[in-house]
Order: sequence, then structure tokens, then C-alpha cells
Amino acid sequence: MSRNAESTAFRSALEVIRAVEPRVADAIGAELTDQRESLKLIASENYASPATLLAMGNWFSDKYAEGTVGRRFYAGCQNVDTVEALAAEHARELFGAAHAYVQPHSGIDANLVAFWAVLADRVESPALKKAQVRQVNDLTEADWFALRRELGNQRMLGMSLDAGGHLTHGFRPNISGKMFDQRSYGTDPETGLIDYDRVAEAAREFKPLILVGGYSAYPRKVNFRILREIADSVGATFMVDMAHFAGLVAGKVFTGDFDPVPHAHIVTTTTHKSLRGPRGGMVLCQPELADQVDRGCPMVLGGPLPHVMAAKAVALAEARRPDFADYAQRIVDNSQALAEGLLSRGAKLVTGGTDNHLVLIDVSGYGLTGRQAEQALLDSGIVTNRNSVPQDPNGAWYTSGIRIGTPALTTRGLGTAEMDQTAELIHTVLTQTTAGANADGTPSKAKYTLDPALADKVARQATDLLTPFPLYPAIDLA
Ligand code: DSN
Repeated sequence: MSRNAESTAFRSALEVIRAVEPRVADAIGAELTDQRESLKLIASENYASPATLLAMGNWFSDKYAEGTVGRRFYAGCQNVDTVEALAAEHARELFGAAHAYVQPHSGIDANLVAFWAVLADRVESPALKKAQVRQVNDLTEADWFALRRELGNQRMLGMSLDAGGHLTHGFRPNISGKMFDQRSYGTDPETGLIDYDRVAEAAREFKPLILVGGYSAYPRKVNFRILREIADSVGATFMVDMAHFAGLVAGKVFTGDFDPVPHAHIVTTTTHKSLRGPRGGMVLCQPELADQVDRGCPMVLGGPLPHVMAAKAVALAEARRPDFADYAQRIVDNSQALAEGLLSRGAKLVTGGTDNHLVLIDVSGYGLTGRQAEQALLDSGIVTNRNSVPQDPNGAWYTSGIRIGTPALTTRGLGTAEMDQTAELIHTVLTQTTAGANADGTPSKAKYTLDPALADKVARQATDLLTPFPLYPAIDLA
């Protein structure tokens, strides 16, 4: 395919959009400029391929397709069946999974599908059994009451939010924290690492129905074999949310004990982070959960998005190519180079380093909150996000951490030398930023001072760093 084809495709698409609402066309163009010019270090973002992006912009969006392949509640789904089956096949082959369900619209949705599947599979409920065999009309009011009582308040044990767990693993701002009786396991206060003996102890005491592994801000490998043994020892279902590191699993950087798929009963993921696909979710599971997982829509999901499933099929096909393994390894090499660059300049990192795609800087070492550091870096053309650190004194809003990740910059082609330069830029900004004060003289967690000339200089240096690595080099919208 000629590189010109990509440019023509996107230019033509914008021309068509511009004829209807030029402000949307302008915003799409401006977003490309912004993404091209900023040093994107958000650990959960990436750049999907032009083929993946184009697979989403078409008439598949117009089709309803509730149900699953070959078993739809709408007529005329033969082409949706083709792309959904392809995406699922690629996912099964890529991850060595028994079953793949590619309909979830996001990671939260994928987790809801998984929670539903586990509840339906594990909770002893005669009323639910009746409901499942479609005798819904035979259920009495008392049956429904019992069903709600039996499904509610089940127990979940997951990683604590400040240790790097995710909201959907049973925390109050998410429905999972309202449905489940949740306890969490943290990390060792000295090392910042998961202490598996403490997890086992918590599991023995709490006896969860679901043990959740996975994280959104833990910079280390997780031993899923050990977590599975812990789950088995208390009769829990072992679920792993691999949204952040799915690309490292796909690229065979995480293998053996560190690959969740052979160890977990059920694995959820997003498709747009290190996996580099379209924005969406996915569930992989053992055969015994497949039937319940496939009920995701309409149980907890709205109608599937066929255009996004088409894009998932494209991205998963890309991830099955040999060069994806090289990409995944480079993500980790870059992350480690970034960590080294920061450590050598005196930064404080949670766990003292990384073995995955992300690094968590404890910015209290610079006398800043995460909020201050995030904004000062943004002023300087460096896009990151603030994040709690273990036992964070500043809570989840202001935080004491900055999470940075390398999947996006690695896609652009930056390597370890550029990561060292990136570390220099980050360190310069953070050392030159000072925490501000409130009107009454008390320390502010949000205000800060950074010389705008310094911020501009770093922003120019960030742009210079990116210049040899153009984003979507074949696409010229001018
Ligand atoms: N919002 C994603 C992240 O940034 O980690 C997870 O949901």
C-alpha cells in the first residue's frame, strides 16, 4: 500500500466532514497537531495504526448487532459476524486463550462483563438458575428478592488504589465498590512490591469470591501463578485486569508466571493502551465461563460497536506480527531507560524502578504534589498524569505521584537515548518548579511557580526531541 493512500484517505475524510461541520474537521486536524507536538507520556495512551483508525470510520457504525456471532437479536448481521469472529479468533490466537469476547466498549465494561460472569457461575441461587434458563416469567416476587440478596454483597479482594489498583476493582467511586464487599491488598511499605504472603493472609481471612490481579499504576511484574495458587487455596475465582500491560503479554515480554492468561479463570483488558488498538475492551476466559461472558450484551453492555470490533480485528492482526514482539520489548527497554535517567538525576521512584511500561515518580522528593507537577510539566509540553503513590498523604485528587509510560513514544520510534533526554527535561521542570501558597499563607497543593521562559524552552526542546520521529509520517493534512 502506498503511503500516499493514508494521506488521501484522511484528507478526503476531513473534506467530507468539513462540508457539514467545519469546526469538527478543524478539531480533528488540531488534535493531530497537538499529538504530534507533545511528548505524550500518559501510560495508558498510544497511537493506533492508520488501518485501525480507518476501520472505525464507516457504516459498520450504523448496525445493531445485540447477541453474539450467529445468534443475534437483529437480522442482517452477517458482516458484523465476520469481523466479530475475526477479532475473537485473533485474540484467542494472540493470547492463547480458550475464549474471547470482543464486544466490551471499554475496560470498565469488560470488568462488568467479567463480574457478571463470575457471579452467575459461582453464586448458588435457585432463582438465578431459573432466570438463566429463561423461565423469567415463572419467577415470583420472592424469587427476585432472593436473587438480588444472593448476588449482592459478594466479596472481592483486589489491589488497593494507592498501591496501583484500579477503581473498577471494588472501589467506591465505581459500581464495583457498591456491589461488592471489598477488601484490598497493598504493597510492602519498604520495597513498594506486592507481598504475596500478605495477599495470602488477606485471602484466608476474607475468603473472597473473586481475587483480582492487575493494576493501572504498579511499575513491576506480577506473579500470576502465585496469585492463582492463593485464589485456589480459598476457592476464589481468579480474575486479572491486564488493560495496562496487554501489549507486553501479546509481545511475549511477560511470559510464564507473568502471563496472566494461562493462570487466570478470566482476564479483562482494554485494547487501546500498550496493545495499540482502538479504544475498547475485551474479555478472555476459560471455557466454563464462556457462556456467561457471551451474555455481556444485553446483560451489562449496550449494543456492540461493529466498527470498533472491525478495528479490534485489524489491531489484533497487527499484534500477531513478529514486529509487535520487538515493539513490546522496546516499550520496556525505554521505560527502564527513563527510570534510570530519572534515578541518576536524583528522582525518587516508587519501587526504585520498573519492569513494565510505566514509571511512578514520587514528586514529594521535589517538594511538589502530583497536581503541581502534572501542570508544570504540561506547561512545558510534557503530557503526564498525576497518580497516588502508596500511603499517599495527599489523597487521590492532589496525589504525590506522576505516572509516566512509554507505549506511545515507543510507537513513534523514540529509543533509550531519547528516554534519557526525556528524563532530563522532566527533572529540569520538576527541580525548577516551586510549590505555591494560599492567600492565608498556608501551603497550597495546587498552586506553583515555574518561570514561563523555562517552560517554553523545555517545550521547544521536547518538540526538537520529537522532530526526527514524526507521528503518522505518511499523513499530510495541509
Ligand atoms: N484511565 C486508565 C488509566 O489511565 O490507567 C485506566 O482506566
